[in-house]
Amino acid sequence: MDLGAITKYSALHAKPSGLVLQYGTAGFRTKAEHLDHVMFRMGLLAALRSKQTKSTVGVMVTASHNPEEDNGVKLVDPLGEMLAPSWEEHATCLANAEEQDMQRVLIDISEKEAVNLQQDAFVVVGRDTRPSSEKLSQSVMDGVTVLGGQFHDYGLLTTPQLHYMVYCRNTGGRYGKATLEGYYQKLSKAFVELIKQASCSGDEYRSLKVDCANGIGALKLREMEHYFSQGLSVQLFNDGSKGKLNHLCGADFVKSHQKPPQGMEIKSNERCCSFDGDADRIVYYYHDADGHFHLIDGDKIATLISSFLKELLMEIGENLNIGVVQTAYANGSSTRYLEEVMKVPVYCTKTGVKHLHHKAQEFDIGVYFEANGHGTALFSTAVEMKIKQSEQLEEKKRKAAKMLENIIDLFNQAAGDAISDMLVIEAILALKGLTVQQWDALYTDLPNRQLKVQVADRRVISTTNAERQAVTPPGLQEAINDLVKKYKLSRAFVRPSGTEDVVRVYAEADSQESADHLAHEVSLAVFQLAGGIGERPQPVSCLY
Ligand code: NG1
Ligand code: ZN
Repeated sequence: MDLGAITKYSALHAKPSGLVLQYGTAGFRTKAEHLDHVMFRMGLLAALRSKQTKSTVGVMVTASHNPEEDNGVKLVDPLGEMLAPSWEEHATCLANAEEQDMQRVLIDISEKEAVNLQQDAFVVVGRDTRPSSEKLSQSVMDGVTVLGGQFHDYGLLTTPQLHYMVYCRNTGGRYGKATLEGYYQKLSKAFVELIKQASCSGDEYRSLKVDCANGIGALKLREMEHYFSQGLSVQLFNDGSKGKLNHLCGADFVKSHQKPPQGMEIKSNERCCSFDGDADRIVYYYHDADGHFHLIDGDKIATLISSFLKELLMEIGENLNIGVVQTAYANGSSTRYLEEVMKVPVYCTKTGVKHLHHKAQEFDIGVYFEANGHGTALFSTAVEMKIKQSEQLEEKKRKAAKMLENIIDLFNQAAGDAISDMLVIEAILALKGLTVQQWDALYTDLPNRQLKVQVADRRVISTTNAERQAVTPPGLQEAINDLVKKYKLSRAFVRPSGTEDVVRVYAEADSQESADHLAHEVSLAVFQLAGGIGERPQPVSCLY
């Protein structure tokens, strides 16, 4: 490690004094102008992690669904997964170190993690379409270079595409080719083969409107569409040619406001979907004949996918298991439907895809989705073995095994991926002959409301039981319990956000009015018991 060079270059990416950031569920995220030093340092850290694991590591520059002025950075571990927990701590230490402490912190990390500094390092870098992203990704590469590492700059990529590249490079090409062409071909081939098996792929299955949040998803979907156009035609909206990134559009807007994005003309019963700003989330929706808006969120996506996969598993008749992983934000109706009607076991983890991903790996088929539309399905080697052995099986079973094989190729195994999920969903709808209304009708969502409360220090709230119960501050959980009792079919919980300086409140109940009241009352309890700052929480009717 050339400490002199590190000090010299670090000064060119100096840390604004006093700024303290935390590596949270989505890496570092804040206003773009505060991030230059973080990017340089994450380049250093990625090089160390690559040396330690003797593998390619990824760095993605994006702030996903946050406003255009923000940016962020996330490290991608060798199998496409989120950074290991001990390295998240190193990331926080390194990002917050004052200039004069940088050398010591780097040496500390190298010693603690037994990094062989002589080892080569290779880092791949991707970025979204934010105006600040190009320069910030350059700072990442500066960091990698100063530590003597090599890099490949993929330039503009969706977040899941970067995960895919990392995964491909560390599995000796067995998973796929680590190029955009490789990604497009792998997914499209699987999709087109699946669609061919649909007996009822009439016109109504052939077209889909996609709101791209004015982000990277638009560019990449446009590059990809001709690869799968024989199976599906997509019409892109909010493609970045006019509007602002994530402004009044995108999956996060649609899910949290429970209304359609601006800039998209929706006729009744047309199937539509929205990506978020870095294309790792997707939600579907439509307008019914009466003009009512229907949201089909990550929970209903998980239901569609897991019921289809369960049918395929039953077809090939093996005792392979399937499980669905959700978070506390999953709609109560979805959990009930999965457990009681579909008889699929459901597990709840903490918020943040790394927790869901980890749990899903315990099953032969693990389907995980956050309600906000971030998720995928993972498959064990036992499933792949079964498919390989299917040559000897009877015709019907062989067909199911073939479908499963294509589905596995179509799902991004490295991360939740809006493009990949969209193609899986489109294929399943066509194969099952389901309209968007029939899909929506699987169960009815319980009305719900999500709110944010500002507090002086959100760490005063700690939780247990996969974030469904507050442990501290004292009295808060009791207050929530009392409020919940006042409503029917109700549930509420609070947790500190991992990506924003707020406490999130979630409530659901038998009517929208009740869910709104309950969410407001719980917000007031948080404000009073957890050190609220600023204005007291307003009733929901004043906010929307
Ligand atoms: P936080 O801010 O911790 O609630 C949000 C989402 C997560 C996840 C991360 C990363 C909700 C309620 N929370 O986390 O699900 O997607 O951002 O982007 O949607
Ligand atoms: Zn995202």
